[in-house]
Amino acid sequence: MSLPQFEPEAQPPEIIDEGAVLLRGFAAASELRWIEAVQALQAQASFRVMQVPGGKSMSVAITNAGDWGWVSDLQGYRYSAVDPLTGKAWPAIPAFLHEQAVAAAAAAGCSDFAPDACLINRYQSGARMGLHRDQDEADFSAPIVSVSLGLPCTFLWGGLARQNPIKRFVLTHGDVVVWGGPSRLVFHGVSPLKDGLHHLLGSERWNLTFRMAKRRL
Ligand code: MD6
Ligand code: FE
Repeated sequence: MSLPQFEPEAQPPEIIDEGAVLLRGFAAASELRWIEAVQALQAQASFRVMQVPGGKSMSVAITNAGDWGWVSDLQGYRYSAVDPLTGKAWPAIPAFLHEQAVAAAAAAGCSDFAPDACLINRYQSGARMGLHRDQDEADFSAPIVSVSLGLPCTFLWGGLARQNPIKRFVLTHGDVVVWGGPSRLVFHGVSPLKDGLHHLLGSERWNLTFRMAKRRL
């Protein structure tokens, strides 16, 4: 008798909430292409820690690709066509990553996804993301496609009001979440990253979120 081949990539979609679909391991099959693409991007626009309007610094380091990059400073949050560190345009979203994000959206039922922004978050030990919702984009009818690489994290999933109860689930290397529809403005966050050693990313977690920042569905 021969055992079936182990296929970590092939898993059925899980429904997290109305409009939110978790594609476990969707990016795992091409993990090296994802990692190489992020490494090439951060050589053009480096990871940096941004300030938030209150004056504190984020614990996560970020960079961007695409026509628009999400930035934060004492003036607030917004999308910028240029990298404030260099005054140059952000690097383009690599074609393979763009295709994969569009394919993930399609697998979750959204056929017209055309991201013009990709925000990349880098977590090191203890870095976290406070409860927030993504509301700087022009068109909330477009979903966001989120790709997790490296160490696992505990993801916090709330409701449409900040005080709603919070569910927790673990996102691991290669997991992709597509969320839109009634979930598009759900409050969410990430618990402080626990120490660990990932075979490809060491002590880090990377998250890429593909958005339609200015473009509309
Ligand atoms: C993270 N993600 O996974 C943070 N926002 O590191 C987000 O804040 C996020 O995953 C909007 C849509 C999808 C996300
Ligand atoms: Fe978010």
